[in-house]
Amino acid sequence: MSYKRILTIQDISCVGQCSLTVAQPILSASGNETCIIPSAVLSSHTAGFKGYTFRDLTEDIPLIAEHWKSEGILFDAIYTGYLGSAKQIDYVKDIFSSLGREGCVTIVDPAMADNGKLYVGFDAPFVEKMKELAFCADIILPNITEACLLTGVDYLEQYDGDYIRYLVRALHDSGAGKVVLTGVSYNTETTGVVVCDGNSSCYYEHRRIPKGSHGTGDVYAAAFTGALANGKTVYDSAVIAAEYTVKCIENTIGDPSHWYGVKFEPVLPYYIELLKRPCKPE
Ligand code: PXL
Repeated sequence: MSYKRILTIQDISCVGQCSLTVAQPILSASGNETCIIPSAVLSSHTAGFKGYTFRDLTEDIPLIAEHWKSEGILFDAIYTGYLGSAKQIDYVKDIFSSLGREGCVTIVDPAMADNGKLYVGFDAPFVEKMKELAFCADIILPNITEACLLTGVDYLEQYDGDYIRYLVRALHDSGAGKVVLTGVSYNTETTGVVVCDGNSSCYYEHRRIPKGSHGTGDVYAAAFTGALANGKTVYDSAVIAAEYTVKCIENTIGDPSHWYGVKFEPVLPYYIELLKRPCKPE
């Protein structure tokens, strides 16, 4: 079995089950070497906790990259999540072009917004910078809010298939490689993901748990990247990530005190099972 070296760049939220504290264990469970660059260190995530600390690590990033360049350390996949400043994006773009092995896949989760709103701490100049990163990646995994911010398309809470096709087209017209658009829901019982390579598009629909959960975008993106590193197609990786994310939410809904994240750890064996299953032909 192939053993890939993955680099993920996102923050450490010390409490909150998001970003690196989720990505590192999921990617390791996918059976691949996982290297990290923390973009910032926060005492918790910013969605619901008050008074959190924030240490920006922007200026550490080029130093880490230079060290790895001098050691000849290269990656098979580079996946970015929540970034701590607009300036980091120039450093991350340099990492994309200088630290990838031949065939390296770059994956950007433009983690900056949800439910029609930017996360606390992000602004319009950050969105402009994020466009540069998203449109140079091989694969992007935006939710609908992020896709709207990246394209200038109006955000709608209620939409139909025409709107989603228009949004995905707008991403490709702006320069996107492959798109995995998450949280696409046409009714109250189901939700799903649209996977589009610029020509053909597929929709994977699955059950929807009527409860928003923090950190599920990060669980999704990490599970997707781990599946891709295992040689799955983009579509199969999107399906595996969706099934695992739903399982994580199901494993958490019975515990209202666990409002800040999902209990993804006890169901990691399910993710490993999904990775072993042969995938149906597309
Ligand atoms: O899950 C995305 C995320 C990552 N990191 C931090 C966050 C959030 C979402 O709010 O605040 C620090």
